[in-house]
Amino acid sequence: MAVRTRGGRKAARSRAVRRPELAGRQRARSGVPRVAILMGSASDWEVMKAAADVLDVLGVAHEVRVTSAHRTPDRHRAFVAAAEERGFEVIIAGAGGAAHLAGVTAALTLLPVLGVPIESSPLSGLDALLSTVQMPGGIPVGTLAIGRAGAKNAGLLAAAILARKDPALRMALAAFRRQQTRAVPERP
Ligand code: RP5
Repeated sequence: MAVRTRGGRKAARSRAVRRPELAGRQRARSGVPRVAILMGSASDWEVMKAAADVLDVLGVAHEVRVTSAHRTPDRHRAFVAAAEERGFEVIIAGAGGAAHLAGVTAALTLLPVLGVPIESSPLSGLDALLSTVQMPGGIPVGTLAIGRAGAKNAGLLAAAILARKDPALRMALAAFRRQQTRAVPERP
């Protein structure tokens, strides 16, 4: 999978403040990526794309990489070791099976790590959920739900973390919630 860098931090900030619902698309053009989306296999992308999509909507620059903790350990270590210096603020890590990607990532950085268990094994993601969520005390992984909902929520949670120090992003997040509420019909 190719490296993808999307979104931007400062671009169109003033327009974003005036029209928060447009903030994402306008800001999702250029800039230093703030969120890294890592996955253990290119086959995880179908699920992890949900994180990238919601970050796009909110205009949060992100980079997507396949770095397996067991198949490409050197690539993984090198990426995570450099992540903070490169300007990343949150890392999302999705993996299936005996999923140690998020835990290994968290062990290598002080950045917050959000784990997404992927339902790629015969156990439908329950193995990945337990592997990701059951971190021994000392190295935290914020674990989301199995699969696409978890990936989407990882993107939203990453944005919420960044929004604490980014008023335009906070407004974009609020606009996202309003739009979500409006989209719920009163009757089926
Ligand atoms: C894990 O093994 C990956 O995160 C993926 O979910 C699973 C299967 O990988 P592939 O065999 O499809 O590459 O490491």
